[in-house]
Amino acid sequence: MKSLQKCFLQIKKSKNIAIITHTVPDADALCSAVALKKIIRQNQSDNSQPKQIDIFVDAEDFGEKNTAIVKGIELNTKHCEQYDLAISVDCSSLSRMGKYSELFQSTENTINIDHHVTNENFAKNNIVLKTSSTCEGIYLLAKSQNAQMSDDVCKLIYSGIITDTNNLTQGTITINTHKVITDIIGRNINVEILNEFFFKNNTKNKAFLLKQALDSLTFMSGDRIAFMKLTKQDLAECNATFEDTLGIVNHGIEIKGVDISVLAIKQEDNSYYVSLRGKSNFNVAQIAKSMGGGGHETVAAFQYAGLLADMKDQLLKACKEELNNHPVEDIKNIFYNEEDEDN
Ligand SMILES: [Mn+2]
Repeated sequence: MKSLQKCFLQIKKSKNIAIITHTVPDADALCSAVALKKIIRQNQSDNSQPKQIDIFVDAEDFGEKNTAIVKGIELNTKHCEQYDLAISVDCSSLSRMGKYSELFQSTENTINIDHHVTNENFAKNNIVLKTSSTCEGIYLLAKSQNAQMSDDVCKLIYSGIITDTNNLTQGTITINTHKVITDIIGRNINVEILNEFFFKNNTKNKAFLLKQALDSLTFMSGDRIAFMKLTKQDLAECNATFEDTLGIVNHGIEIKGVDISVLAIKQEDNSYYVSLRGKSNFNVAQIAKSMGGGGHETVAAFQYAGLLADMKDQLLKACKEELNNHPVEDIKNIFYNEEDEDN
């Protein structure tokens, strides 16, 4: 708690703040960066000089959804030579910030706000929370300080939560997650618009890309691992962007009997971006970590520079242990106990 108070104080007294999020940003990364900037701004006392708050994200191409999130927000412009404070959001390690890790490291005071179990506590002050998303964490932190949050901020928070949890179906969902959602819906914000924007708004290109991915679907380890891949040609043929690949890996985990779903996407530099999903109790974060990546228990990813076949071999070995730890279980009675049966 002491360190938390220190962080709030630091934010309060800093005149120049850099907020940095991760490369290949997702909605939670961008929403948490923008929400944090707005919360700090909205809670500055009237008589103090406005703070300079700049957001940095090592990315050039933004898809449609990400573009909407950062609309009207200036990105990647250094308005000061030296910042008083750098805050990373949604970054599990320094390297996740890409080229802006230097900016972070060269700032004297640093705060790391994140929710990845694999977080490396790389800042002076580390606030790593067991929340569904970084957005949920930021909301709870702000609430703990009785900070004001506009409806626009709440929309960003809500968006971070629903996208990081695949519409509340995966990840670290706690009673707090639902409390935050209840708070936000209670403010009369039309969340249906946000739900549709994120979940019923895929491009046609993405639908065709999904078709290609499903075409590549194979099964391994006694059908307990679903494996899909996308090549650079697939993306080019479908005129699809990286954003269009997000969520495709979920189709593998939706299959009965599949415990781990894998999607390998070949990048421009010929390395692979590999997304993992696990059924509950499968720690894919651990698997991703052993491959040089990280993430959450059931949602994780890593990058791999090398041949696909080699990556598959290594990954299979890493998965084997996790699969052996969890024997196949047949869940028969979810809704009733046989003993309680009342015919
Ligand atoms: Mn996140």
